[in-house]
Amino acid sequence: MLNRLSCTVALVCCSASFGFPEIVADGVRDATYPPAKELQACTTTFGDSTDALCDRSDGGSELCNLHATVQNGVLFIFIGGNLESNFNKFDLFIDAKQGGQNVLRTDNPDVDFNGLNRMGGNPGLTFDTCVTPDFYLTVTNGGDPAAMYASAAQLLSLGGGVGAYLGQGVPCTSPIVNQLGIIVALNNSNAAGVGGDGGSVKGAAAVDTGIEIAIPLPVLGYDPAIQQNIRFVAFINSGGHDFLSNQVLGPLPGGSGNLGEPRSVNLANIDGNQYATLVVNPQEQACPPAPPACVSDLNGDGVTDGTDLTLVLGGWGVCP
Ligand SMILES: [Ca+2]
Ligand SMILES: [Ca+2]
Ligand SMILES: [Ca+2]
Repeated sequence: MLNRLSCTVALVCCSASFGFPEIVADGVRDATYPPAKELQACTTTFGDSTDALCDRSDGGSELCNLHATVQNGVLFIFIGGNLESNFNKFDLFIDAKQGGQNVLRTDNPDVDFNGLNRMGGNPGLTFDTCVTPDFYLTVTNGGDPAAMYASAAQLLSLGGGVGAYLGQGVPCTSPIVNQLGIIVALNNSNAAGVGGDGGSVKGAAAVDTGIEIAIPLPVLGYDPAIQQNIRFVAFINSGGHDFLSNQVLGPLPGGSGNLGEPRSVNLANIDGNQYATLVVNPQEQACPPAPPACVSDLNGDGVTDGTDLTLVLGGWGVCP
């Protein structure tokens, strides 16, 4: 019986990967990834890295392309580009389930020196309509030789939740491997991609080194019964998470400059979708209707008060 079970497990394992070599989260794009979900449309305002060193970037940061796929229950994300070795940040928001935050709050977990909450409140970084991330991950690297660090946090509808420092690694050689099964890798070899000031974005698609992340779907709270499409918002931010670059994916309109103060950025007011979508369910509505936030707020003015009570009393009695 044991042998038979082992045999079945082995078959499932091998048939699942047959024809689709397993992705290795190492910062180098695997051939298994489907075509890019999004390509960069802006030359970088955070410096053009041209030093072609795998283990560091002293020239700047850029986000050229975003690929994503699910393999054997693990979400793999590859972002071609560079992350400057000066402790600037790569910030990634993932919307993989109902709930979450369309506008960042200030009472999320304290991760990366409270950098996540630095982007919330007054009014708070606002995503495109219907994008409600539930998970946050940030990567940074710096020092000489460069070391890399990552943190992650839940984004619950009402704040709170759990966050964690994921660990330390070395760009190019040693990805961060967390006990939850999260892997974060960085390869800074890219010297092409998008240019800097006066340059071109024509090289964005070809970049095959950068940041690569693996996250087991259960860590995201992903519900396999719902099969919700998974959305991503990625950008380069300053060392204090307090000044957004123009390197955003989905991209800003071509020619856009730095976004600046994250709390004041409203991506819904910027043309185009500043998010990428991994389509799991092609039937899913592009923008599912939001459930009422407060069922007792009958007139929808954001408060439950006497006006709503008057509406109830006015309709008191048998309902035909
Ligand atoms: Ca890889
Ligand atoms: Ca969500
Ligand atoms: Ca937008």
